[in-house]
Amino acid sequence: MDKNAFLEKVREGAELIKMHIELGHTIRIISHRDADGITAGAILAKAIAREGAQFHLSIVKQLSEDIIEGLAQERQKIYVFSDLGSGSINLIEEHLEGATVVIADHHPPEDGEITNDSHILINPTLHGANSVRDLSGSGVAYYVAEAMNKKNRDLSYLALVGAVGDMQEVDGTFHGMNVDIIEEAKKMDLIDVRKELRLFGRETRTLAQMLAYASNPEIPGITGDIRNAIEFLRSKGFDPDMKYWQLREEEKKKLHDALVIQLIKNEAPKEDIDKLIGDVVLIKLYPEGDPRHEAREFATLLNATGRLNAGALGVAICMGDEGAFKEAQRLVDEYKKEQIDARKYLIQNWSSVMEKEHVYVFYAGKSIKDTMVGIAANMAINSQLANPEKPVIIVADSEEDDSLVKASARTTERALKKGYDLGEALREVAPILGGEGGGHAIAAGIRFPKSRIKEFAELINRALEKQIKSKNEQEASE
Ligand SMILES: [Mn+2]
Repeated sequence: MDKNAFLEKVREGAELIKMHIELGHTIRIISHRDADGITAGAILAKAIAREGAQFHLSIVKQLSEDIIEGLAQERQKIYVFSDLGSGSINLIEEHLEGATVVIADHHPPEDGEITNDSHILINPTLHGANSVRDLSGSGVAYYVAEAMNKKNRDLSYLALVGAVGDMQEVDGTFHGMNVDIIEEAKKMDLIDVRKELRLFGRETRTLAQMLAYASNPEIPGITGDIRNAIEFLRSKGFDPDMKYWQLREEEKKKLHDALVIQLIKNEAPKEDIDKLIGDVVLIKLYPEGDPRHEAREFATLLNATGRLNAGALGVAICMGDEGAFKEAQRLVDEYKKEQIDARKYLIQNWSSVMEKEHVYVFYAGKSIKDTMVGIAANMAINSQLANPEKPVIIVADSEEDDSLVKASARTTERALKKGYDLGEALREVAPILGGEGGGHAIAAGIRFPKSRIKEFAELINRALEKQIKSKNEQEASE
């Protein structure tokens, strides 16, 4: 990639931001809600605060016309988009015409071109970089911050947390400008990069959990069964309750060898063996055993805050706020507990499900939170309570309005092949019940009056039946 051309754009963007800081303007930052976007937002916020300026930061799932219109109504002088924006250039050009706009992103631009002289797109893919491995959104934000002030080099470790969150080192090594950021962070003594086991849980999982829940790669014969994991570890002389970070260097080596042999014995693909051991980024600011000590665990915590609509908490964690870290851990634990409770409730009460020819409708009252109905529907399918060829709808009392219920419908690719479209079916029955519904073929939702659950079950069954019939008729006539 042409680094100089990219860094030239970076400098232009940094100058624009600094000019607005000098004019006393609030810098409006909008960033993506995953770990990469959260670290990107935190890097920019910190850089701006260090200049003594005001910032206003939002973490969003995606940019929509509604969001961009809302931003326009704020009438800010400058908007900075990070880890997003490249996919919404037309909307930004249309609605933020009168303001300065800096887009610092790494996704390949999708629609439209920048035509406004006071708008700038900083994007490494325009200079030959590969968006998924050479630089992340937080990396772009880092270069902007570094161009604003060299002292922001101490934020380089955050850019690496973002890069890991985006899985830029999915094959086991860092590439492109990520390597430059690693060199900088090492020079500042902020990080260590070690060749270690890349399975999740270095700091907080026991060795047994690390192997049993391994997903990238899976360990054949071990993953998915905690007893097998414990047995494997004991047979190799390891305490399954120890954590990876507690192992001595020679013990780590011994474990790596045992796992590689296990993969080879089970004829695992070469890519799996290659990515088992590789670059692991350790952040020296935090102690061993702290999820913030290892980049992947740090990124996973930030991702969780984003998914729980607490992205601002994630940003605060990146800015070093201990209280935010504790609060985020509490939220994640609570969420895990809610999931476990929902699963338990489903299994114990599944016998009361209304099973129709084309659908299961399960009413959980207040026992499953209305924010969990989608997850619960997937649980019913994945834990084999439901026949995977029949859609599942979980209904719970609305937390906002006691006279309403909220429901989520989920199904499988296999069921879709039969002709079901859940979004369309819910859209069709909602007005009959005086509710609102819609969504995708495989996942959809609806809200309607609590008094009409039985009627809903009949209506939705008929709507789904009609879909299958019309598909069969179509095929017969072809
Ligand atoms: Mn990203």
